Amino acid sequence: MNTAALASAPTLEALYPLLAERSIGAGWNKPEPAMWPQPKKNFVPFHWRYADAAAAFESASRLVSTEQAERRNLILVNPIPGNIYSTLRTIVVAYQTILPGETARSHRHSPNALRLVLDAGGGAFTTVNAKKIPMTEGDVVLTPSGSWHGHGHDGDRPATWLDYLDVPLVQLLEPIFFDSHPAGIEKPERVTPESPFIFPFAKTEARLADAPADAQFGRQVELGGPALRTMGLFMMRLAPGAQTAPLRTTANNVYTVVRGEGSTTVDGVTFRWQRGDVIAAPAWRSHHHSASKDSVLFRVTDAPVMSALGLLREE
Ligand code: GTQ
Ligand code: FE2
Repeated sequence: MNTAALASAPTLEALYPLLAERSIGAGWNKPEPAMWPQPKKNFVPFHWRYADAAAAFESASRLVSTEQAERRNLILVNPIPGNIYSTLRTIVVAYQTILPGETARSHRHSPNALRLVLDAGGGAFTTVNAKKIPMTEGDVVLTPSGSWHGHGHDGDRPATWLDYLDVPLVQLLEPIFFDSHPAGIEKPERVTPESPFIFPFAKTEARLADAPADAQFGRQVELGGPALRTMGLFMMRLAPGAQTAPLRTTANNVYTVVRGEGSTTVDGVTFRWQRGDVIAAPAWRSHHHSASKDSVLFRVTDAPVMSALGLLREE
């Protein structure tokens, strides 16, 4: 294209359209600033109730099978304009239910995933890389990037858990890969109640009982170190009447109520929670928790990502 006109623009107003034709922007005339003093409030604090998900699953279990839907899941979509999927910038959370006798086909994907079991009367399992892992309440099960996984249920009442995935982060970075298992459902080679991919709740509880009380987090233990490259997992135990110190961090945090009752205040908004509820605390929103009963909160955080990139700031 002719550069003479570009070189001889009589005014800035004449220069801008010539630049725009070439997909160049004048850095001193940006439509919006590229930086700001501190993180924007893009995602909002929000509270999802297990009671709503459980009721919706009564319909969904009637209306959709795992044959039709590879996963019968309900996605916790942060209610901000334009968002159709993410719970927070880097993390998506979903409730999932499977009925006795059902199977959810095996697949693998580049995003990391983990589950926290909410209700399982025995018999529910996940198969990870051909190892059958039983799922019981409070257990956390990992399916790291690239591992084959599918779910099944040999018990007699519906099983429900929460899924946490780093899909929004991997979408942002681009390297999404997904494969369906050639066999449809991966055949388990053996049952593995003990595996680096499972954190049984009984073990977590024993560790919590021994953990020192801390003003910031109550009694807190980490599952893994970190459990996944992109997501850190913590269990926090709050005594009745306990209140944690406010936390403001560049990391995104999602809290799930494993047990108890209480409230979480995120950037001035207070949510009263019960077992199975999920609270989203977006980056740089100060938040703290209060327990009215003996409570356990599960914290999923993208702090390992921030830390790896030198972007973690906490106060
Ligand atoms: O169970 O494999 O909620 O791949 C979203 C994507 C669950 C799963 C979700 C998934 C899964
Ligand atoms: Fe998956």
